[in-house]
Amino acid sequence: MSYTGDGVAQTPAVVEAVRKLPTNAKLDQLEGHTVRCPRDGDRHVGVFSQVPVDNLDTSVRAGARGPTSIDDPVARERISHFDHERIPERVVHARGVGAHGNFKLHTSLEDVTFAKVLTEVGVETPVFVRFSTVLGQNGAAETAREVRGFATKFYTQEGNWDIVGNNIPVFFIQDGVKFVDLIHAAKGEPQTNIPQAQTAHDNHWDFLSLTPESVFMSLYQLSDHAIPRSYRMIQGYGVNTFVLVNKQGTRTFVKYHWRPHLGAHGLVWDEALKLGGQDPDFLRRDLADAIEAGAYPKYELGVQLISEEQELGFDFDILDCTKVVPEELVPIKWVGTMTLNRNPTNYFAETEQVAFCTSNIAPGMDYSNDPMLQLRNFSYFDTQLSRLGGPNFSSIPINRSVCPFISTIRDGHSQHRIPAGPNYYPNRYETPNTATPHGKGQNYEGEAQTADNLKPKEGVQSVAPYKVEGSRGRIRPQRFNNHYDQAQLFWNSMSKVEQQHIIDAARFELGRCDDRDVQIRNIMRWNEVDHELAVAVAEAFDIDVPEPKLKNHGRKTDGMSPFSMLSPNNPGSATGRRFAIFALDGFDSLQVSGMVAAVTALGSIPNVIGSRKGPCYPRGTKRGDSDAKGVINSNFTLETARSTLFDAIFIPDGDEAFLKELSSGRGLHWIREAFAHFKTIAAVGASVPVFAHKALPGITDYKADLSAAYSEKNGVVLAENLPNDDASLWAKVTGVADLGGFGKAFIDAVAKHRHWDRDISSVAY
Ligand code: HDE
Repeated sequence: MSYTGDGVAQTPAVVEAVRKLPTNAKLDQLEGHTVRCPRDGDRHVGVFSQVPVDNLDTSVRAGARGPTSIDDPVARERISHFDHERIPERVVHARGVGAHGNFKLHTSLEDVTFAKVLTEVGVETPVFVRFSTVLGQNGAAETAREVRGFATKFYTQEGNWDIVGNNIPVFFIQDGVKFVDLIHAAKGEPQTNIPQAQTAHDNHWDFLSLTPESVFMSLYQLSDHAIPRSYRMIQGYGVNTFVLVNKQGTRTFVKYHWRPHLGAHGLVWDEALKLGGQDPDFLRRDLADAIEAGAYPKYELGVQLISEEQELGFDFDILDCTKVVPEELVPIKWVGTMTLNRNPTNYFAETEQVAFCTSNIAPGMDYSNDPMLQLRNFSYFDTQLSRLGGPNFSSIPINRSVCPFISTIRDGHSQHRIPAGPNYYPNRYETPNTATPHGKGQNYEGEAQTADNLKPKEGVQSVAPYKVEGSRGRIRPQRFNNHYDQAQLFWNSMSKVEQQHIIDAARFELGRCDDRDVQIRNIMRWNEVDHELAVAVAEAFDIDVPEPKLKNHGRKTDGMSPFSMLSPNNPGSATGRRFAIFALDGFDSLQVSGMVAAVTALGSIPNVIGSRKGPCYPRGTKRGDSDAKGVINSNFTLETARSTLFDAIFIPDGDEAFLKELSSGRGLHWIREAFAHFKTIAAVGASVPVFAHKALPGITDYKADLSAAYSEKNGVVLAENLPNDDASLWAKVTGVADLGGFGKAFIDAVAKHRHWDRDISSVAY
């Protein structure tokens, strides 16, 4: 028997299941607050008294057919609790998904900080991450064109540190005071609350066209970064400039970066639109499924460090969050790896109640004077007061730190702790001059701290003094004014295909605007980024574009194009991908079981698409035959899923029944759609002609080479003559390379993510 935090015994089976999950100091702490039902001896209780009741099905009535009695506390209190189940959703970033994990430092930053989380190499710090969309309300489709939140809470030995970032390194505005209007303009129209979770409407583009500093981010928003394939495949950025402080009190500016091990990848727009209806939970499902399957997402944490002497040495201001610090000027130093390895136990208690605050920093860290960050530092704890019902939100289990602390903060709504000891400081029980971990505002002898004698102290949050000067007023630095240089840098750094996606997205977004002025003003702004871009968008609106005032400088940078992440240093990976494996009745059993095993061995997720949900019968067997060999259970049918849910399709050989179902309208649509979304498709044996002649009749490029074991072109891998009865060939599954080169070609093609060289112009999908 084991005991939960509330002292109630759990069943051995539950304890055993939980024991097998990855854990860490934070998860152990949470376990103490977790009540896993049902437990031995559990009986259902009425609500507030917590006394067991005999019947939860029937309310108390005055006579079997008479009125319900108000003196039934069970019915009354259960309904009352239900009535109050909702809390206000986040005013932005309402739709999110969370995961637990660890951050392990591999490179110390002790030169620039004394924060233990960034100096103790090898130590694993528990983390909780929440990914989110910004505009959609809780329940909105996740594949909308949207910026993605990437917020990480590190439960360090010295208290909680939050990087509340996005997957785009810059922001729309330079000053937090404009945030209210930015969000009002982007969210639904005030009269109708339409549209939901998308920016393709007049108000959003009206605001941006009148806000020149937004031009760089507007291009990011139109790029593939805003329709990510997976939260496992997004970058993350702290966006604002922060500060690290070392033992000598030296301040160093820092920009935070997360880079996914799987590379950054997008959906194609048609896919994103369809997924919005087919699976509005596509991204959260993808993350939860991957973690469940053991395909743990990993991200590398990187820092760009800028000394105080370098601060003013750039032609932009590092306090301006509409700018990046190009990697060519300040290289990224990679310092640690984060692994997400456990799904939350309860969505509300963890993902909904987690409270990120940019003001949460560890000792050895500080804030910069970035005017966005300064107002964010106010906003986050302020919003939790209404969202989580009062000032005690930090004692909600998911928000508690894992380090010991004392505090004189007391009382207020929902105080979950029982604080004992003095509620004021200094006090006669703690001597300020001893080694208590408390900071000393004024030391015991009454000597005031000055800029000369104030030194930051390890282990406590203390301020490293720095000089501030200037006139007070609603003023901005001159150096905040160049909005176009970096927007050009971004545009120039995109590949041709990525540029086309931006043009297509701009046409879509402005095409959903009705106000001609809004279209013109945005196109004229993009004209100052790149004339060709503006002309290409304007064609869709019959708008003339004059020669721009600014000339494109032609420079490029690394790290902005999602495709550039698939460089020779990062050839991509098929790990963690979702494979659709066709097992319609009559399928070739060796091929299917071989591919399922190969995909599993790769750390990826096999999904069997069958003739029905449940058992599917291979070639040579009959439905219902209890002795049939090779029967496989499907996850989906051609009806309950679409190609959009998967990264790649494997179509084995099969008998007449198999080929008939594959050649049905729905089967052919699956193939055409995956082809038109540039995904990898492999077909074997008699399925090859169905692919080449029926699914893509006009396209002659993709025919199997009958003299070779297989052929590969633009991610289409065809093996018409591969021996399908060679058990040893198909059974060698741990190395897909063993499948006569065919399997390796298939997996390598999946690793490339998409095959943009395909001509899809004549494909109806
Ligand atoms: Fe936020 N933002 N924000 N934001 N933000 C919130 O805090 C706000 C900004 C970001 O998963 C809110 O707890 C203001 C930039 C993320 O729980 C709120 C300003 C960036 C999340 C808030 C900004 C972000 C939020 C809503 C301008 C990119 C989700 C609920 C000064 C780095 C965190 C909450 C989560 C959430 C305000 C600007 C990212 C209202 C006032 C820049 C990832 O406090």
